[in-house]
Amino acid sequence: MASSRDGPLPNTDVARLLREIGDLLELDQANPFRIRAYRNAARVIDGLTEPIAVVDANPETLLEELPGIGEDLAHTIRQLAATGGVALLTRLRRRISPDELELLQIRGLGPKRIRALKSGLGVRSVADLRRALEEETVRTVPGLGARSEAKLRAELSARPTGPPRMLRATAAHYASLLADHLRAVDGVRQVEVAGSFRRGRETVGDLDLLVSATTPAKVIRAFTEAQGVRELLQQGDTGASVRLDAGLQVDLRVVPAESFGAALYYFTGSKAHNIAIRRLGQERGLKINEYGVFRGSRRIGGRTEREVAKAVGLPWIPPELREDHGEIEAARAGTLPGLVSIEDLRGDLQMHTTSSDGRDDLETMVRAAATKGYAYVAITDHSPAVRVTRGLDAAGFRTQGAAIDRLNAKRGRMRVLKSVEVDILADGSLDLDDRSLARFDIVTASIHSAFELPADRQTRRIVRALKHPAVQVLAHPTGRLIGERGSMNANWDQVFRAAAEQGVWLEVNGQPSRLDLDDAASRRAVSLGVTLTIGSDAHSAAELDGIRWGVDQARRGWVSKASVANTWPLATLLRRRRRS
Ligand code: DGT
Ligand code: CA
Ligand code: CA
Ligand code: ZN
Repeated sequence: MASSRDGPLPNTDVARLLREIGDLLELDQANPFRIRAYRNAARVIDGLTEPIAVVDANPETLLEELPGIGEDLAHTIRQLAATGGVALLTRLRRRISPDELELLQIRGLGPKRIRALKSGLGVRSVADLRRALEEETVRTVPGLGARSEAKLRAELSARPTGPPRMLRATAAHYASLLADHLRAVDGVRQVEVAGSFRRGRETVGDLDLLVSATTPAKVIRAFTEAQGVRELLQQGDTGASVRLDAGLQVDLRVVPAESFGAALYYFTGSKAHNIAIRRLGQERGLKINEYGVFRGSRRIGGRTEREVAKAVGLPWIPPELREDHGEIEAARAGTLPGLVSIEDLRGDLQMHTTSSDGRDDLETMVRAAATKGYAYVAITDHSPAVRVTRGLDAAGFRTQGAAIDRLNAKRGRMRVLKSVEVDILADGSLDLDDRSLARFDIVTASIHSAFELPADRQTRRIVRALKHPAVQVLAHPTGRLIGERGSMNANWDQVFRAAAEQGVWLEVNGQPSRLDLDDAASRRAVSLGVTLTIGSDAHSAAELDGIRWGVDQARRGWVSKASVANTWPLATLLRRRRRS
């Protein structure tokens, strides 16, 4: 089957190019508003649920009509989607190399400093910068100095040097297309996506597909000829590896049904978990591998994962826990947590509408949320300080509140909570006055600026916000953006303790590039007595389903249902608020 290379560019690729233009413009010292416009456009395109051409064909959703996209940008987007290029991008790429662009991704390096490093030391790439740091010459560059040098060194040493990883939510799209494609092949019994994807990791290095089938050859052919396959990397009798147009590598293995459980266990990993399981097997005189569980040459199990676990005296362990982070000990002691699941959620406490940076209006969001079977949702539009978007002021929230009252009067089953995502300013005060804040059913606060404060000031800022009596939820607490921006520097234990003490709930944000709190932080926070929420932070009706990425991250953090406020019935939720 032909690949899709000749068709229009997928939305994710258009978004990536728009982001690249934004970055190149930044290095080119362009007008900040112009830079922001391209980045905003990338986000908007990322959020579309249909191909650009389909959206654009509808007179009501012409590109020009999308938030922040004017005539010029619409034109650029159309051209990118149709041809994969645009004159501005070509021009910028000629002036600025990809290596220089990579420098921009480093925290603490802006266009000005990059230019200074280039003219002072001839630094034109991350490799050049590493060398300059080793030689301790960065401190000699005007505008930098010894402190900046130390910071950059720390930043680079924390930076992964390996190949890029794909966000799990992006990979999920390709995983489900391929899995569906393979399920339709003759003789296929089971298809599973194993590896880090199944363990729910926020990014994946590659996808690992596992199929049980009677005739591997047919499955392998269907796989290598699937739509979106760019390149065949490797092929054998029981498997193959390909690279997709999107750059993602996919490994396929085909096994007989009697080995499926053992293979699924093996290829789900993690490697560290597998090694520990294998060692437990050895202690019992068993050999455990991807083909099955063996005593001598006799197969004693391997058809299901449960058989593998049972052979070493353990209950089945959820894949999200299989990192050798104590799950085997817990399984043995019978203390595995009952992990929160998507079915446990009774509401969603984070979503936006067209009143701030959402793309669907209040009625649409509420109608869509109601179809999820929720008992309640909170509408959390931004306060005015988040200037990149558009926020509501006190009067705007009053108007929205009246609209919510009307909706609540109409529909009986799902309660719409009046809420807000109020900005935490640099000093820890909030972006709305106390009287306005007191009118909401529930107040969420979050940080969208001054990410770079020193740890002690950042900690004080966050704790001050947590102590504000109106605040009930702290959203995307650490501010990280996967692959773009690390967590803010702060004393997180201190923040978690303050949240526990104040009765403020900490969000696990479901946006695929946020997932904030992350797994480790969620686990730590709960251990310190914190209650969490899991929110979609949807900016469109389609994004409401994204709450599941947050659930998966929480599961990786050993989080149980009881620790998640939005699994509680509405009455419980309201009663357990601080000011109830
Ligand atoms: P990734 O792809 O980097 O996101 O992470 P994984 O965990 O998917 O790793 P991958 O794709 O290299 O391998 C898939 C699984 O196969 C891995 O989680 C465990 C298993 N595996 C791979 N190599 C080994 C090995 O050398 N020993 C053992 N015990 N298991 C392995
Ligand atoms: Ca993998
Ligand atoms: Ca792999
Ligand atoms: Zn936010």
